[in-house]
Amino acid sequence: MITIYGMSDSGNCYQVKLAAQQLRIPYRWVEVNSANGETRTPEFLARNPNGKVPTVQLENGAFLPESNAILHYLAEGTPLLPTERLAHARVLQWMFFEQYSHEPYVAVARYIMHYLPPETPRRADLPRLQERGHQALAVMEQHLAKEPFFAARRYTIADIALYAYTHCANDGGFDLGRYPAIRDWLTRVKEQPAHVAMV
Ligand SMILES: N[C@@H](CCC(=O)N[C@@H](CS)C(=O)NCC(=O)O)C(=O)O
Repeated sequence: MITIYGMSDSGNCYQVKLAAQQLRIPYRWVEVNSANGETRTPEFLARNPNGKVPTVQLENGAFLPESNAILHYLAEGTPLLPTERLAHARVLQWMFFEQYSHEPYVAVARYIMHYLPPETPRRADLPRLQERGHQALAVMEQHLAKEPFFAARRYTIADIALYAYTHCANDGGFDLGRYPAIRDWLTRVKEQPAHVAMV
């Protein structure tokens, strides 16, 4: 059985939980609390020298960090990862978009607003994070106004990757009322078989 080292309220970790549930992959969940320094202990750094969750221990004992690499590994050979060359690349396109143009803004704004004390100086970053986050949401809205999902016109791991922090974007001060196509897509994702909520 695989072991997922994760934090229950992290969208990056939720992606892995959601994919494992929907692919019916049995797993053991080990809660790792970064606020207590648990991602920086020598023991954890031996699993992932980058000191971040999610990190998965596979059945052969190998450790695999990075949410999107884990999704790719788990979904290989399943309907959640198309094999047709361009469709496969489209899945990767949106997963790279999630990590570079979406998560650093939408997730970080949520972290500052939701987890840090109100007097944190990091609040000064919020206007820029929200501006860049809205740019990413606008790109998604434009795509979803024409397509039901991000790739291959069906539910794939690209949807799982983008759902994780989009569905809770309100926590970071993003009003999704401006994005009707995203809201419809969130509903479609939530209706997929074996869907589980974050926390
Ligand atoms: N690119 C990584 C990001 C992972 C990440 O930022 N994890 C955070 C929790 S959401 C973490 O472990 N932070 C603890 C730390 O940096 O010590 C992924 O997608 O897995």
